[in-house]
Amino acid sequence: MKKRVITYGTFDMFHVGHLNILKRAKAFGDYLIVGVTSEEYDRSRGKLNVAQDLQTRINSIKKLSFVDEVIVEHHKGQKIEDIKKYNINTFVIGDDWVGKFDYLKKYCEVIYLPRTEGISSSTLRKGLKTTRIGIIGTGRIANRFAQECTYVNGMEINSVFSRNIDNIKAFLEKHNVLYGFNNLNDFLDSDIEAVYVASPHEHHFEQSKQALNAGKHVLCEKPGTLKDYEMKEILSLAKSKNLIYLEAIKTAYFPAFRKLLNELESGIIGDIIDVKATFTKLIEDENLREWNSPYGGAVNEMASYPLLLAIKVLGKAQSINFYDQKKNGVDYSNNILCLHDENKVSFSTVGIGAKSEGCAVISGTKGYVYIPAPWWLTKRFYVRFEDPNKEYDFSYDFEGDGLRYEIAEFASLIQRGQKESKMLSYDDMININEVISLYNNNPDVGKNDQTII
Ligand code: C2G
Repeated sequence: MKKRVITYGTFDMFHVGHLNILKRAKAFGDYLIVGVTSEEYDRSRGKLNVAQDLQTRINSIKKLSFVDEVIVEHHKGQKIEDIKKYNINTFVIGDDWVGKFDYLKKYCEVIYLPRTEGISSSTLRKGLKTTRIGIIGTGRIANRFAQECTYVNGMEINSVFSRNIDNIKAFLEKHNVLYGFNNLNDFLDSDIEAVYVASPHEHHFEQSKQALNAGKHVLCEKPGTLKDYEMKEILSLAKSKNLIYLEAIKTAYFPAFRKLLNELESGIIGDIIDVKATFTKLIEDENLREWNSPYGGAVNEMASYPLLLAIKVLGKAQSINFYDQKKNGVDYSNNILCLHDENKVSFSTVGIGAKSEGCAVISGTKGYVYIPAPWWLTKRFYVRFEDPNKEYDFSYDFEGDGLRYEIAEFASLIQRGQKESKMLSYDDMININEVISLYNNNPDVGKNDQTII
C-alpha cells in the first residue's frame, strides 16, 4: 500500500528551506500532500505579514513535480480532519514546531525535521519595500493606530499632520515619528506613499481627496464620507489615479468576522432572512465631539458597524427608514430599518445617549447565528438550531485592539499592487456610506420610506 505523507505551511516567498523540507517529506512515503494556509487562517494565528496571496503560494507548490496534491488549510482543527480524510501515515513539519504537534501521534506518525539554516520568509520579506505612511490627526484613534502599526511589517509611520503644534510634538515623541507638519500641503508633499485619515468626520472626504490627488494611497477612518454621492466620487478618483482607498471599519478585517461570512455563505443556517445588530456607547459628556460636531450623533459615530454586517450579509439596502430620538438636533439613538433584496430585512440599533445589549443575531431558515456583545470586536459566534443540543461555536482570538488587521490588509494591498479589498469592496463602502449619507442629507427621514436610487 502507498505510504501517504502530509505537511503544512504558509510557504510565503517560496525559498530553498521550503524546497528542502518538502523533498525530505516526500522521502518518507510515496504520496505527498501539502497543506497551504489560507489568509484568514494565518491572520487568526497571528501571522499578519504574509506578502503573497494564497493563489501565488499554491502555484509555487504546484510547480514541484514531486508534490502529489495541494490542499488549503482553513482552520485550527483541520490537521486531524485531513489526516483521517486522506488516510495519512506520516505528518512532517520543521523542528521549529517540536512538541507542538505531538497531539497528532494518536492518528499517525509525527516527524520533526531540522530547518534549513540561514533562510526564512521573514528575512526575505524584510527585503521588500517598506511603505511610509503619514497620519492625519493626533487623537485617540491615531495613537492606537501608531501603536498597532508596530506589529505590521512593511508599514512605517514617517510623519503626522495636525493643526496644533503641541499635539504634533507630543505625538512625535510618543511614537518615535520623524516628521510633523501643521500644513496639509507640506505634509502631502513629504516623503510618504500612504495616508491614514483619522481627523474629525467632517474632514474625511476633503482630506482623502487631497491625499489621493497628491498621489497617496488612503486608509480613512469611518465614516469615509457623509453626504450625497461622495463615496462614489472618492472611489472613482482612487481608481483613476490607480491608488488604494480603504475605509477603516476594523470589524471587516477580523479573522472571526471573515469566518462568519464564509460560514453564512456556505449555508450554515440556510437562507438568511434578517440581520439585527446593536452598537451603543453612552457618551455622558455632552460637550464632546460625538454630541457637538456638525456630523456627530449615533448614525455618524456608530452605524458603519451594524451596516457592515447587514450589507455584507444581505447586500445593498433598497429602502431605508430611520427611527431616531434627538436632542438639540443630534440623534442620540437611532433604529435603522433597511429593506434588502428579496424582502430581507436588517435592523441596526445605534446610540450615544441610550444603552442596549451590543449583540448581533442573523436569522435563517435552518437556524441562527448569535454573536455576543461586543459583536463588532468579533471573537466568537454561536450557531444555533431548533434542537438546543445541536449548538456549536467558532472562536478566534485577535491580538491587540484589532486595528492591526486592517493595517495588515492595507499594507498587503499596497505590497501586492491590488486596488480593491475582498474584505471591504468598493460596493460595500458605497452601500454602507449611502445609508449614512441618506440620514445626513434628509434629517426628516423616517417619516416615510426612503429609497436609495
Ligand atoms: N522551513 C524550513 N526551513 C526554513 C524555513 C521553513 O524547514 N528555513 C519549514 C518550516 O519548518 C515548515 C515549512 O517550512 O515546516 C513551512 O514554513 P512556513 O511557511 O513558515 O509555515 P509555518 O508557519 O511553519 O506553518 O499549519 C501551518 C503549519 O503548522 C506551520
